Amino acid sequence: MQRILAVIFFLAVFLHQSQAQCNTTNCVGPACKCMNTSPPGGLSLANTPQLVFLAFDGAITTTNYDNYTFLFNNTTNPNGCPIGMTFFIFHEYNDYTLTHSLYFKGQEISTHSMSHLTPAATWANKSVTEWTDEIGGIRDALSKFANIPKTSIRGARAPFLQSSGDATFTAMKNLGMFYDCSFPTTNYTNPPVWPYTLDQGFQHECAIPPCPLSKYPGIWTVPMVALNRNDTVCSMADACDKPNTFEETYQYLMSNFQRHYTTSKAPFGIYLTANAWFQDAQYRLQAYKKFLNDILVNDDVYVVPIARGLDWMKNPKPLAEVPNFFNCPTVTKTPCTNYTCYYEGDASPVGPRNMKSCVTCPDVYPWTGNPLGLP
Ligand SMILES: *[C@@H]1O[C@H](CO)[C@@H](O)[C@H](O)[C@H]1NC(C)=O
Ligand SMILES: *[C@@H]1O[C@H](CO)[C@@H](O)[C@H](O)[C@H]1NC(C)=O
Ligand SMILES: *[C@@H]1O[C@H](CO)[C@@H](O)[C@H](O)[C@H]1NC(C)=O
Ligand SMILES: *[C@@H]1O[C@H](CO)[C@@H](O)[C@H](O)[C@H]1NC(C)=O
Ligand SMILES: *[C@@H]1O[C@H](CO)[C@@H](O)[C@H](O)[C@H]1NC(C)=O
Ligand SMILES: *[C@@H]1O[C@H](CO)[C@@H](O)[C@H](O)[C@H]1NC(C)=O
Ligand SMILES: *[C@@H]1O[C@H](CO)[C@@H](O)[C@H](O)[C@H]1NC(C)=O
Ligand SMILES: CC(=O)N[C@H]1CO[C@H](CO)[C@@H](O)[C@@H]1O
Repeated sequence: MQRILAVIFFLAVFLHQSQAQCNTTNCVGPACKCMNTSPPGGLSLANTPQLVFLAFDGAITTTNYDNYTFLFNNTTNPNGCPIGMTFFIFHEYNDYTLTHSLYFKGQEISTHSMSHLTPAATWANKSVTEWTDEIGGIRDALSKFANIPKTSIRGARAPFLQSSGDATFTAMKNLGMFYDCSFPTTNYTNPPVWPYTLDQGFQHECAIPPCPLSKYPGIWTVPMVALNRNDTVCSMADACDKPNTFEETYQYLMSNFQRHYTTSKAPFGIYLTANAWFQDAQYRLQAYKKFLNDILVNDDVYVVPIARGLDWMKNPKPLAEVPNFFNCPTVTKTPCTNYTCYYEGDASPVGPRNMKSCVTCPDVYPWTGNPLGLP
């Protein structure tokens, strides 16, 4: 018992020290940022845009695609450009032709994993190689089969928000990933903390251990600032009690937004598994859209993909220059032919599967270790 207490004491001291290590002497902005409630670049709140990160997890399918496009269709930022959302995608059942179409509508394509297998706990103990195969694998598959630039895929979210700490971040570093968005915080929600770099290590509470202990200069983490819903809190918006009416949905999103907007202006994230929320109740979708239209009446509110928001944090332009900074994305369209690929059990490690691809069907069903489906 004493030994356990000693270990706990040591860990407490250690964690406390690793937090205290980050200050503006050893972490010079804007390339490096400590975890705090201050906007980057010393900007005043009045000169800071309120960024909003809308992210969705899982496969893009014909079921959720229309709901996603409904949310961003005809919804623009104050500078007249389309709003952008972020999609953390896993491979199984993902429609790569619809993924292509989201990308060319200005949305961000990010990685979740190749396999996304249960149980969640297995993701706590994977090696650097396994994480490289999962994150790098889905990035390769997305780039190839959705025919989008590999360099545009910059973010990662661990399956079930369960990382292996340093192994995950080492894989991200080796793969040149830009940011992670897997680590909840309930301690630092009022005022909410801003995203920060891991130059001086992981700094908020470790809600889902293990968390990284080493330093990863230049890699950002976007703390998943918990939402309040009545007396409960949740980092995935669908993990709190589901709102049961249009009005409750709207109030839930708006009251949490206001906590950010009226305090630190740290980016407001809504992290959602779309099917869990929208399929059984279209009023939630309608309320979400009304919420977006209402916040976008403010000329300092910008709904942007996470990677673009972090690009701004690295180059924090004052509000007057923000419309130009978040100018409309110009992307050179790549072709996408609509192929439907079929795999029998002997050509797929997970049983018979279909796959929609922009390019010629791979020989076997892509999977962890063979993300391009080579023979
Ligand atoms: C910042 O960190 C440096 C180096 O660890 C330390 O010497 C200094 O006292 C710290 N400054 C503050 C304000 O904490
Ligand atoms: C949302 O998705 C569901 C299921 O595909 C569909 O029935 C519904 O019409 C969609 N709603 C909108 C507004 O696109
Ligand atoms: C996009 O918006 C227009 C006009 O508001 C509407 O007519 C159209 O049906 C919308 N499309 C989708 C996919 O929601
Ligand atoms: C691909 O083809 C299917 C079946 O012909 C069609 O339902 C679907 O809308 C097409 N997808 C795209 C992105 O064109
Ligand atoms: C991870 O592996 C270690 C030993 O390799 C084991 O003691 C621990 O229980 C495992 N943790 C999980 C969550 O599987
Ligand atoms: C988070 O909050 C809990 C409960 O108040 C506290 O025990 C813990 O020390 C905090 N952790 C950090 C890293 O601030
Ligand atoms: C949450 O609060 C709203 C009003 O603030 C109330 O209408 C609703 O019944 C509450 N839900 C629960 C589960 O307590
Ligand atoms: C009123 C308006 O701006 N309508 C546009 C909505 O978006 C579609 C494309 O998704 C345009 O074709 C409409 O002109």
